[in-house]
Amino acid sequence: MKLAFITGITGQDGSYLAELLLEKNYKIFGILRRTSLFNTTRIDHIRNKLHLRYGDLTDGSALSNYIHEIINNDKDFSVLEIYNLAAQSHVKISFELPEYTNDVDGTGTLRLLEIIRSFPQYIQNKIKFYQAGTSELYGKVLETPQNENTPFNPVSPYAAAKLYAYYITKIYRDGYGLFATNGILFNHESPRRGENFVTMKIVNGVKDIIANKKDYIQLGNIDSLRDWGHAKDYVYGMWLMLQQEKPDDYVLATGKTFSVRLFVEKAFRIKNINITWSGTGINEVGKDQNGIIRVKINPKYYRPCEVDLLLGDPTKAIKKLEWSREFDTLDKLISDMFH
Ligand code: NAP
Ligand code: G4F
Repeated sequence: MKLAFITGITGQDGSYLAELLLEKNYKIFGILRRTSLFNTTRIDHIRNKLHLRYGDLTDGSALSNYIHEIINNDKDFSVLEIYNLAAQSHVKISFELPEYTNDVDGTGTLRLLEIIRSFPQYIQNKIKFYQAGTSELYGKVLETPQNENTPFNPVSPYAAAKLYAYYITKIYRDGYGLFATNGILFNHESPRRGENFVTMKIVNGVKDIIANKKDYIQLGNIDSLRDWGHAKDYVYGMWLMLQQEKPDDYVLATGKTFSVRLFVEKAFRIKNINITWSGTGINEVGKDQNGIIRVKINPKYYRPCEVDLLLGDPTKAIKKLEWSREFDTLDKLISDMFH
């Protein structure tokens, strides 16, 4: 029996990964964060096929008890794949919650690695660990495009916490021989993307404007450049990383980069609205073909430090993992996000 334990199963990636692993007949375990309203909308359609219980990356003993129980109840399992996807994943919010972000995204990873290390060698040999690393590690980039050998230069509490998680994963791989892999994933989106990430905010904004629920969208820096792919393709890449004989680190990216501004134009164009820009800085606006303002700049969405450009080089993943993408253009991604 193949087992999988997914932290962050209620998130964008966790929900797609759970679907993929169900197709592959894994028995899937996951943790739910206690929230005052239910947070399972992304997995409600498959919930009866999953084994879920409350857990939190800040609570090491609860995680430990759960993972020990999983292994004790299925002693003849062939492999346990642990996907650590849980995180306070919003870069701007990490400036407001730096300690919490560090506890969850950084120390949370260490907690899981220590739990794996607590098992006897013959059990450790059957455990594979995936750490959700990020292109934010490159920060103010030191070379372009970015690949597995590009130096990191993080510029947010989120990226600093993920930097710790990246290195502690590598250290436990090199030092203790754990099968521990870092995915360094560039931005990936989908119809399940959280509402306060820029792509979903734009798509929802366009929908609301069409429905006459609002007049315009307010954004921060529209000149930053991102390498955007589709989450479905990226969770497939995560799974491939854990099917290798040896653990390693891999970049998943599209190899193309576009500005937030272009994303705005494309999202409106799908609904036959042509945006033209006028003004500069915080006075810049985007108007539709009737001269009505549809986009405004609000400095409240600026970050203390901005990552201006991300452009990934996924050559290693394509060659070694034979990773390929179904959503191979930005237009396909945006149109899927409207569904
Ligand atoms: P997401 O939609 O924000 O999902 C994050 C998940 O983590 C949710 O299930 C969330 O639970 C859970 N979580 C948050 N705090 C937790 C805690 N203290 N304990 C346990 N669970 C907690 O993120 P995503 O886009 O799926 O990304 C998945 C992972 O990949 C994250 O680690 C992210 O940092 C990383 N990553 C994402 C991208 C990207 O572009 N999407 C790129 C590179 C790396 P709730 O549902 O209760 O909030
Ligand atoms: O959509 P974003 O918030 O994503 P960001 O910061 O690139 O982070 C995402 O991708 C990372 C991988 O590179 C992940 F690790 C991370 O977990 C997350 O999934 O912002 C994208 C860009 C930024 O430059 C931001 O300044 O859009 C700009 N932006 C402009 N206006 C905005 C807004 N971002 C948000 N969230 N909201 C705005 O109104």
